[in-house]
Amino acid sequence: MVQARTKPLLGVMSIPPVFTLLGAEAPPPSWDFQCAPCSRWNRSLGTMLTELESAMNSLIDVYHKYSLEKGNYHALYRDDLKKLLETECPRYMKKKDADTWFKELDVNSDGAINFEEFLILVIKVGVATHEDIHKE
Ligand SMILES: [Ca+2]
Repeated sequence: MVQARTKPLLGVMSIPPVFTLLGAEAPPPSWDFQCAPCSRWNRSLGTMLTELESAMNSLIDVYHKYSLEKGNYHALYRDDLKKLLETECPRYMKKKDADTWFKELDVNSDGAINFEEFLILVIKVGVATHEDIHKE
Protein backbone atom coordinates (compact mmCIF):
# COMPACT_ATOMS: atom_id res chain seq x y z
CA MET A 1 0.00 0.00 0.00
CA VAL A 2 2.10 2.87 -1.29
CA GLN A 3 -0.53 5.43 -0.39
CA ALA A 4 -0.54 4.41 3.28
CA ARG A 5 3.17 5.21 3.59
CA THR A 6 2.58 8.88 3.03
CA LYS A 7 -0.22 9.18 5.56
CA PRO A 8 0.74 10.56 8.96
CA LEU A 9 1.08 8.05 11.78
CA LEU A 10 -1.12 9.27 14.61
CA GLY A 11 -1.25 12.66 12.95
CA VAL A 12 2.24 13.59 14.11
CA MET A 13 4.81 11.99 11.85
CA SER A 14 4.78 10.25 8.56
CA ILE A 15 6.52 6.94 8.03
CA PRO A 16 9.05 7.90 5.32
CA PRO A 17 10.80 10.60 7.39
CA VAL A 18 11.10 8.20 10.34
CA PHE A 19 12.83 5.60 8.21
CA THR A 20 14.93 8.31 6.60
CA LEU A 21 15.92 9.85 9.94
CA LEU A 22 16.83 6.51 11.43
CA GLY A 23 18.74 5.42 8.36
CA ALA A 24 16.63 2.28 8.26
CA GLU A 25 15.63 0.44 5.15
CA ALA A 26 12.15 1.07 3.85
CA PRO A 27 9.71 -1.76 4.55
CA PRO A 28 9.01 -4.29 1.83
CA PRO A 29 6.19 -3.29 -0.54
CA SER A 30 3.74 -5.82 0.88
CA TRP A 31 4.35 -4.76 4.45
CA ASP A 32 1.32 -3.08 6.00
CA PHE A 33 2.64 -0.70 8.60
CA GLN A 34 -0.57 1.08 9.50
CA CYS A 35 -1.26 0.01 13.06
CA ALA A 36 -5.00 -0.54 12.78
CA PRO A 37 -5.93 0.00 16.44
CA CYS A 38 -3.81 3.16 16.60
CA SER A 39 -5.28 4.47 13.38
CA ARG A 40 -8.85 3.85 14.59
CA TRP A 41 -8.10 5.50 17.92
CA ASN A 42 -6.46 8.46 16.24
CA ARG A 43 -9.40 8.95 13.88
CA SER A 44 -11.85 8.76 16.79
CA LEU A 45 -10.05 11.60 18.55
CA GLY A 46 -10.60 14.09 15.76
CA THR A 47 -8.35 17.12 15.69
CA MET A 48 -8.75 18.55 19.19
CA LEU A 49 -6.59 16.55 21.57
CA THR A 50 -6.35 17.21 25.26
CA GLU A 51 -2.88 17.70 26.69
CA LEU A 52 -2.90 14.14 28.08
CA GLU A 53 -4.18 12.62 24.81
CA SER A 54 -1.44 14.45 22.97
CA ALA A 55 1.15 13.15 25.46
CA MET A 56 -0.16 9.59 24.98
CA ASN A 57 0.08 10.01 21.21
CA SER A 58 3.68 11.07 21.68
CA LEU A 59 4.44 7.98 23.80
CA ILE A 60 2.92 5.71 21.17
CA ASP A 61 4.82 7.52 18.42
CA VAL A 62 8.12 7.15 20.26
CA TYR A 63 7.46 3.43 20.81
CA HIS A 64 6.59 2.89 17.15
CA LYS A 65 9.53 4.98 15.96
CA TYR A 66 11.81 2.26 17.33
CA SER A 67 9.58 -0.82 17.06
CA LEU A 68 8.90 -0.17 13.38
CA GLU A 69 12.59 -0.37 12.56
CA LYS A 70 12.13 -4.11 12.25
CA GLY A 71 8.55 -3.88 11.12
CA ASN A 72 6.86 -5.06 14.29
CA TYR A 73 4.42 -2.66 15.91
CA HIS A 74 4.48 -4.53 19.16
CA ALA A 75 8.11 -5.43 19.80
CA LEU A 76 11.23 -3.53 20.73
CA TYR A 77 14.19 -5.86 20.49
CA ARG A 78 17.34 -5.44 22.56
CA ASP A 79 19.10 -3.17 20.05
CA ASP A 80 15.89 -1.16 19.43
CA LEU A 81 15.54 -0.51 23.17
CA LYS A 82 19.20 0.47 23.42
CA LYS A 83 18.77 2.99 20.61
CA LEU A 84 15.58 4.34 22.21
CA LEU A 85 17.25 4.73 25.61
CA GLU A 86 20.36 6.38 24.19
CA THR A 87 18.33 8.77 22.06
CA GLU A 88 15.22 9.50 24.12
CA CYS A 89 16.42 9.29 27.72
CA PRO A 90 20.23 9.30 27.89
CA ARG A 91 20.38 10.55 31.48
CA TYR A 92 18.73 7.31 32.65
CA MET A 93 21.47 5.26 31.01
CA LYS A 94 24.01 6.57 33.52
CA LYS A 95 22.77 4.41 36.40
CA LYS A 96 21.51 1.45 34.38
CA ASP A 97 22.78 0.16 31.04
CA ALA A 98 20.56 -0.96 28.15
CA ASP A 99 20.96 -4.68 28.93
CA THR A 100 19.89 -4.15 32.53
CA TRP A 101 16.90 -2.10 31.37
CA PHE A 102 15.98 -4.82 28.88
CA LYS A 103 16.07 -7.60 31.49
CA GLU A 104 14.03 -5.48 33.88
CA LEU A 105 11.40 -4.50 31.29
CA ASP A 106 10.96 -7.86 29.54
CA VAL A 107 8.51 -9.07 32.18
CA ASN A 108 7.19 -12.00 30.14
CA SER A 109 10.72 -13.02 29.05
CA ASP A 110 9.83 -13.29 25.37
CA GLY A 111 12.92 -11.42 24.19
CA ALA A 112 11.09 -8.25 23.22
CA ILE A 113 9.56 -5.21 24.91
CA ASN A 114 5.88 -4.86 24.10
CA PHE A 115 4.03 -1.58 24.60
CA GLU A 116 2.82 -2.51 28.08
CA GLU A 117 6.38 -3.32 29.12
CA PHE A 118 7.55 -0.04 27.54
CA LEU A 119 5.07 1.76 29.80
CA ILE A 120 7.00 0.41 32.80
CA LEU A 121 9.99 2.38 31.50
CA VAL A 122 7.78 5.44 31.05
CA ILE A 123 6.51 5.15 34.62
CA LYS A 124 9.98 4.68 36.10
CA VAL A 125 11.51 7.51 34.11
CA GLY A 126 8.45 9.67 34.81
CA VAL A 127 8.69 9.10 38.57
CA ALA A 128 12.45 9.81 38.53
CA THR A 129 11.94 12.96 36.47
CA HIS A 130 9.18 14.17 38.80
CA GLU A 131 11.44 13.59 41.80
CA ASP A 132 14.28 15.46 40.08
CA ILE A 133 12.00 18.41 39.31
CA HIS A 134 10.98 18.72 42.96
CA LYS A 135 14.60 18.53 44.15
CA GLU A 136 15.41 21.73 42.28
CA1 LIG B 1 8.38 -9.02 26.66
